[in-house]
Amino acid sequence: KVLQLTLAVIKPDAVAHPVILEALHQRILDNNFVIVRSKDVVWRRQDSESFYAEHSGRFFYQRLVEFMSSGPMRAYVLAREDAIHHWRALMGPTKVFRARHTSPATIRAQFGLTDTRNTTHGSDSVESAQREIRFFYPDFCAEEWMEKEEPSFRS
Ligand code: DAT
Ligand code: MG
Repeated sequence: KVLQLTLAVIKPDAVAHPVILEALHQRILDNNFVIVRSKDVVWRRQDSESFYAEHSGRFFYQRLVEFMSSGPMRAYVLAREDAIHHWRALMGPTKVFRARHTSPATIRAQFGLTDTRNTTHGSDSVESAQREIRFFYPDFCAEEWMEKEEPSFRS
C-alpha cells in the first residue's frame, strides 16, 4: 500500500458543536492519519456551488449548497497509506439512515443529522483528492510534500 493524501472536511453541522469537532479530530489521530494541513473556512454560496458542481440539477443540490455555506467547516489534508479509502470507511455511507443500520460505528451513523447534514466529506478517488486539495489549498504542492515526507513513513 502506498502513502496517499486525501481531503477530509468536517461539515458545519459538526463544527457548530465543539465537543463533536474535538471527538472527530481525535478520531483522525486515533486512525493513524497524519494531519498535513488543517484550517477552518466559511464558504460563500458560489464556493459551495463550484465544489459540488457535479451534483447540480439533483433534487438535493440547493439544500446541499445552502448547508455547506451556512457556517464554518474544517478542511484537513490527511496522509496515511490508502488514505482515501480509510477516511471514507470511517465516514460511513452518505445516507444517515443507511449508515446507522449498516455501519453504526461510523462517523455519519453516530453524528449525522440528515442525508444533507451528514457531518463529513471525503474525496472518493485519487483524481478528486487532487482536485479537492487544490480547491482548499491552492498553494499546497502534493508532489513536493511527498518527496520530502514519504521517506519518513517507510522507516
Ligand atoms: P458523499 O458525500 O458520500 O461523497 P455524494 O458525493 O453522493 O456523497 O453527495 C455529496 C453530498 O450531497 C452528500 O454528502 C450529502 C448530499 N446528498 C447526497 N445525496 C443526497 C440525498 N439523497 N439527499 C440529500 N442530500 C444528499
Ligand atoms: Mg462525494
